[in-house]
Amino acid sequence: MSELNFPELEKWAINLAKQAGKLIREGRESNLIESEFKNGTELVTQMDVQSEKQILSAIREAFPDHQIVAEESANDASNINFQLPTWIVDPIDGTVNYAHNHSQVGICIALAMEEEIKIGVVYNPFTDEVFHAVKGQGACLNGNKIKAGGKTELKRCVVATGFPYEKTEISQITKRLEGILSHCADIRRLGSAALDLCWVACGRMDAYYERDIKLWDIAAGWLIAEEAGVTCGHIQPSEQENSVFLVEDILVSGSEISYRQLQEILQTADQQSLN
Ligand code: LIP
Repeated sequence: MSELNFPELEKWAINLAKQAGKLIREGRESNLIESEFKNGTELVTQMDVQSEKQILSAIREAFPDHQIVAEESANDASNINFQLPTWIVDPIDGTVNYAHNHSQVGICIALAMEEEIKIGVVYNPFTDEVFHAVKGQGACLNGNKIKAGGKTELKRCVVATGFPYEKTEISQITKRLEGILSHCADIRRLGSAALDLCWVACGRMDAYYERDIKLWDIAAGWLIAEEAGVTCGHIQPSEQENSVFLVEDILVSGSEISYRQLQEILQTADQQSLN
């Protein structure tokens, strides 16, 4: 395998995300959004599918021997070897926002290799903001370095979260919210896990947790957050606590101190929801 030039690949991925951004922005301006529901609850539009087709076609042409994981057409990662170059794509993260004319939408392109994310790009075509990072080289917003806020006083922290399409665990969701609202300043529900991670990375938010997300929602944003100094992990400690590939119950925070405090609050809430 020829040596991959990650800074060059980051630029290439940014351009790819921006091309897909133009497609979905024009698609929405044409007022021709057609929606359907996967398994009856999860919204998908034809623009999700077209955006993914455009991105994956470019990846396959440029890197025919690379693996791909993508939300709409390549979402089974069970046979993927993440030691090898693997593109991880969410063509529209925040689909419900997209279909409701909201601005919080992210096109996510990540490259994984050697069991870690090497490149992460999250592009919001409605604010023309591209968050991007190369492993070990810091994180940027539109080319300018970003870093996490670092707040340690929970009562001053604004915490993002999200909710699953299937509302089967309402008790746990509400107990967690109760715990966060009892200790923190406020919560926000952006509707895009990728942007939640990027907003913690640039200090617009102080922490983010969510129970049910997918690898394509978070792969790019996770690297961007890590490279901006965000503590990235999970609500329940485990051997994989700091691995993006453990895609459940993620918790990230702009400071290690508040990360540990939030982890304790959420674990307590989980115990309470079982009682
Ligand atoms: C969305 C996530 C969000 C979650 C939503 C949905 P999608 O991804 O980014 O954090 O709360 O339920 O899963 O479906 O827009 O790609």
